[in-house]
Amino acid sequence: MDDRELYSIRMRAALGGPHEDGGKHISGGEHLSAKASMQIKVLELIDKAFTHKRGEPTFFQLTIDKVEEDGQMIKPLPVSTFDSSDAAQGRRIAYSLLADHGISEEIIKKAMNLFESINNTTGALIINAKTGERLDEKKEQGVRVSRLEWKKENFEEWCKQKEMPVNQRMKEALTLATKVCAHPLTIAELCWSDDPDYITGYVASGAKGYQRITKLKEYGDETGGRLFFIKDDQPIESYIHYLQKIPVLIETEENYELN
Ligand code: PML
Ligand code: MG
Repeated sequence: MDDRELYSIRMRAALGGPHEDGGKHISGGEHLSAKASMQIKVLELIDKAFTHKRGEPTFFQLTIDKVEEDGQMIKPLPVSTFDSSDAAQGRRIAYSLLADHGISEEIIKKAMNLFESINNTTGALIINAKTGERLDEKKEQGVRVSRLEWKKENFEEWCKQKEMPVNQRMKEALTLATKVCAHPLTIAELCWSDDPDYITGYVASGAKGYQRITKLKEYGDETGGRLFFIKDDQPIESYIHYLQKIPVLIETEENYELN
């Protein structure tokens, strides 16, 4: 066995049947893994889906693909935090952070309305930052970012250096945002969780880093998801291919091997 061979592990879980048959989205998860660590990562995903606050799934799907594409190693985006006292103030901060990227209030409003009209997304909505139009054709599901990993030990060491608590959810979100924002078409990402008990979200970009907003929604609210505001000067197909297929490892050190 070649230890450098990588596998993509994808999980999705829903209540009341598969997502495409109207099941309620419960949880999704991603790993890139060497063969030797696949079992442990699969167990982690089972645990994630079956202990979720959105409910207990009746549908659970695991997909494992051998990765043939060449990967990229990227440093994590720098992290900053904006305190908000409630969701309304958090949204105002999000608007102003997106406006810092040249996205107009009208476009942000249009994208937010679209976002709120679509429930149950497992992936992101891709938005033209100039027109506010949705560019992907993935309907309810959105575009799911896959093939990304940040080795646990490396993340924990990074948290220690930054004097930040180890937060699994932030690890996953920062890994995803770093991959998304490394693409030259991405202007900024806006995200908040669809978990009713997790109210911190963020605006991220290559220019400004990962900007956390402590309250972007109220407790108990099950709406959430991701919006990618992008330039429209290249074909969307190659952007989606990058998001779904190109492996990205987040790393802080030069000599890095994934287990
Ligand atoms: C999610 O749960 O899917 C998104 C979490 C976003 C915020 C993570 C953070 O605390 O930085
Ligand atoms: Mg979620």
